[in-house]
Amino acid sequence: MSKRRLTQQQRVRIDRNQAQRGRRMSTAAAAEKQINTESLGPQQSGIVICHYGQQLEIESSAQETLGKVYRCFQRTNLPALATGDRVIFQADSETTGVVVALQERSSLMSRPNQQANLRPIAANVTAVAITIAPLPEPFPNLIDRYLVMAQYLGLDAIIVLNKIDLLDAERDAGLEQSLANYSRIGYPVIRVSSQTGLGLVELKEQLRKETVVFVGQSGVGKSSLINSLRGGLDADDIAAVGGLSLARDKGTHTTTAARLYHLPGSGDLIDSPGIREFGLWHMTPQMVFDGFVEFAPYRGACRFRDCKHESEPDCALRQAVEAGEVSQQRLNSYFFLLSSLEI
Ligand SMILES: Nc1nc2c(ncn2[C@@H]2O[C@H](COP(=O)(O)OP(=O)(O)O)[C@@H](O)[C@H]2O)c(=O)[nH]1
Ligand SMILES: [Mg+2]
Ligand SMILES: [Zn+2]
Repeated sequence: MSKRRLTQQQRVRIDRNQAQRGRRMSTAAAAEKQINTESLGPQQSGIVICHYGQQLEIESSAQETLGKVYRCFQRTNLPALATGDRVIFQADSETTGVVVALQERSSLMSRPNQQANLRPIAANVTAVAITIAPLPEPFPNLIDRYLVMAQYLGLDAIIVLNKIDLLDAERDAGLEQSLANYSRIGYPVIRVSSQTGLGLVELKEQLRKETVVFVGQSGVGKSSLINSLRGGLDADDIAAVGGLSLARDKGTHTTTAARLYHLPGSGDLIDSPGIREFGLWHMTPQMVFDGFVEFAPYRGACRFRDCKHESEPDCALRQAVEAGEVSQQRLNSYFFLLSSLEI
């Protein structure tokens, strides 16, 4: 079975989102009133490239209007849409329209909003590029948190170390050691500098044919990397760097909404805002365990079936740490993520 199918949990979540939709109905209904139904054009396919407030930016994938962007509202019978969603829309002017249907998703990344409701942020993603840098210094456990999420959603994960022009052998020794461990357990680690261009060819090669979402702390250079990867761009078509708007969005939107960009001759890139509170909501301890891929050989191998891998005798996982097969740092991180579950 495809790893990328929606999991049971995601379906439950989607159902819940649809239930929540009812509460948003009144504002959405008001928005729908603005749609001029008489002037609607034919149905055409498109992709959500950005979603903010009640508005969506839909890029046409239809032959006649390929690449044209329409500002759209969505029909109230649709669930909340996310950047990357493939939709059917109808234009009602040269620049505006209405989304009338959502096509099936192969994956859905969500995160809680301020009210702790899950909001979809990126759909049909195939890979996560976990971006870190020597500065700002990586938050502890952040990489592992994203890796657990990627595993849970069935997505490829790569680790991108940006700003290698700022590496300092002494200060960053711990970082290097931890990256070596991620390589060892099978994750691609790509070292780049969006500033000098070092490593960009390798990164581009790694992302070929993927729809990749860049995640990571604010300031690590996600937007800069996306701009560098895409190369030679018009000033009105670049991702805002340093949280400052450069063009198209004139201010507020880019820092809060995920946006999709095409990489010529390759896949798509989604720039996401700094995702600080990327919680591992609703996950069971087993799901967290399964998110630590190198723990797999030790699953069920401890003396006690319900071993917590803390101080029980004959714990296979702790023996693996002692034997140097599993890193102590990852085991600590596993405990930390477990303790952060809302259960
Ligand atoms: N030295 C250096 N600075 C970088 C590099 N990439 C990005 N930056 C800077 O880091 C800051 C944050 O970049 P930005 O792309 O907005 O990060 P984001 O918040 O992850 O999207 C900006 O001031 C960039 O100029 C790099 O490779 N080297
Ligand atoms: Mg950014
Ligand atoms: Zn154990």
